[in-house]
Formats: sequence, C-alpha cells, structure tokens
Amino acid sequence: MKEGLVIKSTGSWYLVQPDDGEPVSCKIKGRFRLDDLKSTNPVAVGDRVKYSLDPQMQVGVIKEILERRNFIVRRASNLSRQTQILAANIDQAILVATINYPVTTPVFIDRFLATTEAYDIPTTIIFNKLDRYDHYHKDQLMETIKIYKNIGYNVLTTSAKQDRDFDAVKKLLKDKISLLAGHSGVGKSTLVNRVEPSLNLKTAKISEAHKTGRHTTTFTEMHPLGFGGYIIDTPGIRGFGLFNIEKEELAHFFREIFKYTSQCRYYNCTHLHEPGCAVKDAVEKGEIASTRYNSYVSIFLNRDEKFR
Ligand SMILES: Nc1nc2c(ncn2[C@@H]2O[C@H](COP(=O)(O)OP(=O)(O)OP(=O)(O)O)[C@@H](O)[C@H]2O)c(=O)[nH]1
Ligand SMILES: [Mg+2]
Ligand SMILES: [Zn+2]
Repeated sequence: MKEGLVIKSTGSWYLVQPDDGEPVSCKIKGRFRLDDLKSTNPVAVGDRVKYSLDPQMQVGVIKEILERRNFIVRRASNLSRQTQILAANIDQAILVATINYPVTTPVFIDRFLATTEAYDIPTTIIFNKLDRYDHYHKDQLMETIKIYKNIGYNVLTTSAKQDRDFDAVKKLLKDKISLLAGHSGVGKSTLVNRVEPSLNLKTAKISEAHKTGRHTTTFTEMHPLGFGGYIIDTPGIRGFGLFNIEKEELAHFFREIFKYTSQCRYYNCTHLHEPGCAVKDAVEKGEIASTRYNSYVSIFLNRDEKFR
C-alpha cells in the first residue's frame, strides 16, 4: 500500500499526491468510520490516505484515511442535513469577503467565524475588491473592519485585480496549509493567481445583473506555493451550516459574547430575552457590536438562511 495527500476532490474521484512521483487518480472502496457525520464526501482535500495501486489501470483505490488533525465541514446545501467536509488538516482558514460585488453579509461572516472557532482553526478575513467601492461602501468597510479587529481577528484588505504588492498575503500564507473560502465571485481564485501566477486558475466575471458569482471553481483543490506552503481553493459557498454545535453552546463561538456570559443572572441564559443578561447590556452599551449580536440571534433561531 502507498501513502499520499489528497490534493483534489470531485466527490467521486480523488487526486492523491504520493510522497514521491506523480499524482494518482483514486476511487473509494469500502466504508470509513466518520465521527457520526453524514458526509457526502468521506475523503477530503488535505487528508492523508493509504491506497493500493493497480499498475495496469493507473488508478488507485483509497483504503484508509489517516487520523485527521482537524477538519472543517459545511452543510451540503441549504435544505440538506448532509454535510460536506471542506478540507482536513489545515493550519488556517481565510475568508475572502466583499462589501459588494457580491454582498457578503455580516451573518455569513459570523457563521463562518463561529464554525472555525468551534473547530479551533485560526482565521483571517480578507476584504477584497477595494477598487470597486464608492464612499458609502468604503465607510461600511471601515466599520466592519473595526468590529472584527476589535474582537481579535486578523483582517487584511486587497484589490486582487490591481494591487502590485501582495507581501502581506504571501506572509500570511507562507509555510502554512491555508483554506480559502467565501461566496462565489469574491475573487478567491484571482487572489491565488496573484500570489502564485504559475497556477493560472480559471476565474470569471460576476453577473452584473445579479452581482453574484458563477461558481467558476467547481472542485476543491490544493495548490503548492512556490514560496512555501499550500493553498486550498474552494468553490464559492452558498450556505454555510454549523455542525455538532448545540444551541446552548453557540455563544462559546462568538468570542466577545462569550466573555460576558458568566455575568448573566441565569446560568442557562440564552441572551435572547432573559432579565439580567450581561450580553444584552453589553450590546446596549456598545461593547458588543449589534451586527454580531444580531448574527448570534439569527443563527440561534435559525433565521439566517434567507440572508445568505
Ligand atoms: N474590480 C475587481 N475585480 C476583482 C477583484 N478580484 C477579483 N475580481 C474579479 O471578480 C471576478 C470573480 O473572481 P474569481 O477569482 O473567479 O472569484 P472566485 O471567488 O474564485 O469565484 P468562484 O470560483 O465562483 O467561487 C473576476 O472577474 C475577477 O477578475 C478585485 O479586487 N477588484
Ligand atoms: Mg474560484
Ligand atoms: Zn445572557
């Protein structure tokens, strides 16, 4: 049996990079134990796997997934209870967001951050398309950046189409395995091309009528970076579900909200309507951003589907 790293997944076949030699196309056979996840893709990009090779067919069969250091999942689609593993064994997640073209809503950002918080994965937000924003968008951008910096998230801004200097992004990516996520059309693949031009990934214009992307990247794929590290480009996310998180635990994954929860009058306070709620007090005093609190409430009540 050979061992290798899954560098591409289409859902039905996988590209596995052995430690020596060329990547091999592999299929899955057999059953995998899966932490009770109902996953549509048991094997994910970033997994280390054992596979057997049929020398005549030049295809492999994945027999075993080696233990994962971590992984990140999302709901396969809005209505589905099935999950999809976005990637495994990553050092960090990068959410590419845009104020407009397309719109990335606060609740989408907060859902992503709560998820990476739950999986304990360091996360950076990159706001892209700075060149396209008018004054109103720029004000909105500054406000948004302030909120996330205040609660301790790393935030960068880029104009992937125009910037000459990508040193900050390169520094962030160097020698790490990074997952790049965000809505379709925000410029994930464009950014990857700018930091590693030899990759020449496919990108496409957003629909100007709907201001949404066209799902140009269709498969999750890991790319080596010439200056060290790997980047995982993913197809644009429509919805983003949280997994294995009980409602009662949701506040744990909003770091600034969590800080106040021990001061609530009731130990089982949901921070929605109880008297003596330290979280609501902090929102009123402006110590917790109201957009963050609103995201907490809409995720708690499962009302945010329509905002995605
Ligand atoms: N004006 C402007 N356009 C950008 C910028 N970054 C990317 N774009 C454009 O936005 C469009 C979408 O970019 P992609 O890189 O394909 O977006 P993506 O996030 O990879 O989209 P999916 O693969 O569908 O998930 C392309 O036409 C890019 O040229 C930017 O900073 N400014
Ligand atoms: Mg893309
Ligand atoms: Zn409370």
